[in-house]
Amino acid sequence: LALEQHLFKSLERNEMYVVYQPQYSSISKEDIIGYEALLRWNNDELGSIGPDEFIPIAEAVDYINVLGRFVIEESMKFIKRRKDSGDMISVSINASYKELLQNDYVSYLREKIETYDLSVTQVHIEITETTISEYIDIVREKLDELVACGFEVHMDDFGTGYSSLYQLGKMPIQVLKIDKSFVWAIETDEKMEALTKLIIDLAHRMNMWIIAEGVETMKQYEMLSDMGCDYYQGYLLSKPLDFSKETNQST
Ligand code: G
Ligand code: G
Ligand code: NA
Repeated sequence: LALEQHLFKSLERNEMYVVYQPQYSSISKEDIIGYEALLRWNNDELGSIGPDEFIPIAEAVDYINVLGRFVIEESMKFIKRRKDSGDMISVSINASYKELLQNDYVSYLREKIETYDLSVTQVHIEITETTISEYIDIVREKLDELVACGFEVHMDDFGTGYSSLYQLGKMPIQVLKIDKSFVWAIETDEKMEALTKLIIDLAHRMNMWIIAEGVETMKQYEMLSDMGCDYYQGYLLSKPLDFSKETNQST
């Protein structure tokens, strides 16, 4: 079978699940400020396949909306379980541009929030820079709609896509996520260190918060902290966690 044939059957076969990577305000790990929902696929024949591989295929074969809605539903169930045990958490959900372009994307989110009795502030929508550049006008409209409803919008992979600073200035974004490639370079590359500092300052000047992604070493953490970074996500603090397993195993 071709990969997409397996993909079409993945949900009914219970091969898809969602893991959650915590985001922290400091290395002390006292405060988890949120989680990023990350989709995982484990197929009997093909083994485990990463989202970098299957998301672009799902987009190409128009299956991304089905997968996206699965992630939304799972994430909301997760938030609801936590809420019921007295823990108010927020989760950021990755949205592909094809999902955003759906007419009922925002109303679907709102409906699910009502179903699970959550607050809009507990759900953040994460988009990538690539999404923005290709479909700028319609994407901006959708993001305006999301923000007007009270959702927080995060921009992923900042600094690696093709969008311009002009576009960034026009987008209703509350959080910038600095891409891993910057974080991994700051220890050894002075130019990258300078760029990272500039991005952090830029975000703050624009009233946005910064999340550094892919933080793997103490040195990276300390350098980012000295630069004024707000939040951290990465293996140094925690891998994505599978909460369906009792032990919260890393994945
Ligand atoms: O979890 P991992 O590092 O393998 O994710 C790789 C990429 O896949 C990341 O860019 C991540 O944003 C993306 N991704 C993970 N889960 C989802 C999802 O549910 N929807 C979309 N659109 N992208 C996702
Ligand atoms: O593309 P996106 O920004 O959504 O990236 C999230 C992906 O990065 C997830 O697949 C997650 O598993 C992965 N990831 C998160 N933290 C780290 C890290 O510290 N190191 C590496 N190599 N990958 C990470
Ligand atoms: Na992401």
